[in-house]
Amino acid sequence: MGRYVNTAAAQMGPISKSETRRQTVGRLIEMMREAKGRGAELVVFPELCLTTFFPRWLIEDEAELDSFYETEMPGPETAPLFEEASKLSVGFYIGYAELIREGDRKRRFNTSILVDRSGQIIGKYRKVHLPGHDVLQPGRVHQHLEKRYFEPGDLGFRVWRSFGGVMGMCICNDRRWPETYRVMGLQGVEMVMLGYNTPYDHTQHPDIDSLTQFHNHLSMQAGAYQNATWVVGTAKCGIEEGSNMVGQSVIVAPSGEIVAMASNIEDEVITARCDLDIGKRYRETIFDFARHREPAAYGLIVERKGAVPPPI
Ligand code: CDV
Repeated sequence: MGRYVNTAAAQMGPISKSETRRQTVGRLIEMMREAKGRGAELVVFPELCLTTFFPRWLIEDEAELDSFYETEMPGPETAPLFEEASKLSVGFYIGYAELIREGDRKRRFNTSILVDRSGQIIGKYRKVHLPGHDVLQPGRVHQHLEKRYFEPGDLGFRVWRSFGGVMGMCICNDRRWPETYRVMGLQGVEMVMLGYNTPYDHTQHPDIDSLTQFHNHLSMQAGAYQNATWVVGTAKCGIEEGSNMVGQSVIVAPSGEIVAMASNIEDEVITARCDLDIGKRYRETIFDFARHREPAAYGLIVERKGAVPPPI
């Protein structure tokens, strides 16, 4: 008898700049219904999935920039998604641009939240690893200005006990970093949810960019296996405002195997019956961290403050 979480990744095709929140939320609701019809109790949506991926442009008009952010969640345009979740008894992860005001200061984060089956927000994460630049890169067809439009997340990599297990969140570029999974792995994470927007031309080095799909899956499969966790990675993909973005959303088992994968680059729901006990099996054997990890040997813990490792 396993501990099953019927999980869906709700991949999105392009969102044009002119698409309204109402239309986008309508697409999310449509996919949530489909996921529920296929038995899902948890749906993972992409990163920044309420608007087009605006960091591809230099936006100098502050009011225009602000229009891509949410100042409340749920707000009037996103409330129907929460209501539908509660009606269907389906939880969800969703990524969006968050704008908060502290006195006169505006703070901006690339954020995700975890919502339970009653439509209540139970967790929030703010993206730590921000790719790209903070100033215009001349000569690039598409900019990637996440460092301009967001602060690095200040909430750490936490986990939440919900959906019968230990749930974690990260966002897009975080999935490439071992630290992301390890910090959650050390807290016993059993499912990491993430959304991504990954253009094929990001590095501008054809040798690296031609491996975009491989690196997308490699990072999630390695993170899953090395930390004995499920990973659900959901893309926004297709050709969005001229930028070609990778799809191939996946649900990865703690074995590192892909158990479900999207086959289109448009709105598509994939599902899997995720047994959280599979991760437990790995954590009690090959990845029994308590028995087999050797932090002292990694130089992370030194007996005497300032001790220097002996020369090899
Ligand atoms: N949105 C992202 O974080 N995208 C990055 C790209 C720019 C490399 C990613 O890691 O997929």
